[in-house]
Amino acid sequence: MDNTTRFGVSLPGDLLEEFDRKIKDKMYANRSEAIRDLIRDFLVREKWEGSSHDVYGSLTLIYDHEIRGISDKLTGIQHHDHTHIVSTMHIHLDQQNCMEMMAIKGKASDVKKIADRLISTKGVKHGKLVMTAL
Ligand code: NI
Repeated sequence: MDNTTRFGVSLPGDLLEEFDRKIKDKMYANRSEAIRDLIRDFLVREKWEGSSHDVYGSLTLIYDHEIRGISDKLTGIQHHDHTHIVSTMHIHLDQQNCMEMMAIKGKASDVKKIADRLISTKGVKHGKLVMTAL
């Protein structure tokens, strides 16, 4: 990096200690590397929030397929929003649990809305949306 700028940051000691512990867990080589990632993540988020450009989301859902009607309900939502759902991968985790991973494309507000609808479906145990923009 030829245009690197160094800057100092003042932080309470305990906050820095916790940060150092966390970035060690996440296997960052150093603080600079971790802070660069945090800044990029912040800027990407700022960019897509309120943007009219397309963003890309990956949504992971965990659910119990033995709950009556849940598979149909989740498939129904995906068909309803088929213009935004790029791809879906289904993994049978064990006798009971399924994982579904979806690639969603569209305006940030639309991607969020679709993800919220899927995550809030009764029987979904866990759901997480990660959004990114080019
Ligand atoms: Ni399954």
